[in-house]
Amino acid sequence: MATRAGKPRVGIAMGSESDRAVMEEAGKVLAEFGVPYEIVVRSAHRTPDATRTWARSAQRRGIEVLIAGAGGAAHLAGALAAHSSLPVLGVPLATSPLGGFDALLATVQMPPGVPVGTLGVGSWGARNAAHLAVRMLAVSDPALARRLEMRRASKPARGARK
Ligand code: RP5
Repeated sequence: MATRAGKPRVGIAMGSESDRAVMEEAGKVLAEFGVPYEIVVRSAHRTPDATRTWARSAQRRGIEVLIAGAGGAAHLAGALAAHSSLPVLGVPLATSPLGGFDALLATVQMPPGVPVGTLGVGSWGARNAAHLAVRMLAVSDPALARRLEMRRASKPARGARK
């Protein structure tokens, strides 16, 4: 488990080591705002017990928002939402021959009561998951809210790089 800069407030899980390059994009955004996070590989189908343990322990370890990135039949975000009451942000990844549309549908279409806030596919979604997590944390964190407002005032959203 990699932890970046202090006690983590956001937990990022990805289904495979092969998802890391995209999901590190979320970590970079959190780091820009000074939000500590941890990033782990947990698979809902390959390591279900470890996924459950990580999700169940997250809140008592101080984590406030979970971000899950997975490709294919992407049930990781839903599995985290099943095991934790924390808000879960899902990032569908374009790792299968279906280009991420499969992961998008699997992540977005959760039944009522087990919500997953689903972002866009790939690195846009990973980055926006982090931006959304920052906005969620800023609701009850005046210092972070000030950093968010300063950033919004000084640095309008850039065009997407990819
Ligand atoms: C999913 O299957 C992972 O999230 C990944 O996007 C995809 C492929 O995983 P690997 O076969 O590269 O481990 O579970």
